[in-house]
Amino acid sequence: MNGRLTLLDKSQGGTGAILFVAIVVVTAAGLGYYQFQFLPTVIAMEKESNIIPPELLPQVNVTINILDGSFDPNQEDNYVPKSPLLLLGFNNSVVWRNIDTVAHTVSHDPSGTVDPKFDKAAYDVNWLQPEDEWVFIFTKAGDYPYQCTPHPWMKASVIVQSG
Ligand SMILES: [Cu+2]
Repeated sequence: MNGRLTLLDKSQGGTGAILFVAIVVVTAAGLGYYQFQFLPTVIAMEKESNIIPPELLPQVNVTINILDGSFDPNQEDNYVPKSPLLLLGFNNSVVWRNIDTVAHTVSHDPSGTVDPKFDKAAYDVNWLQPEDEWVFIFTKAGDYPYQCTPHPWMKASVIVQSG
């Protein structure tokens, strides 16, 4: 009976180790997929679609970091840069990166509707978990105010001008 229990324990330990390794491998594969496959594919799909005329295609990305501690109402720096200026056909692709330890959103402010495409994409469901990134390519000039749904003091905007 004892021998049998020991055997069982060993096999369970082995299963646990295999499971742990499997989780690590799957997680690493997932992150790699997101960074090297998913993001370039999304940008390629946007570019290939007829939605964006060639003259409006971005040449570079603007990165907006959601800083560590952004959930704190006393911290003024959350979306950084706060109001970047974008030129259509140059840097009209924005990557939001959540480098905070909690989830945030990039949700459009209904008072500042410019492009329904942005409103549809930047909605309450747009949850960015820690280390998540979200890309949007702007194709219409205007001011795009946005905010974080769970932390309404987090407000920022993107200003898009014709190139
Ligand atoms: Cu937030």
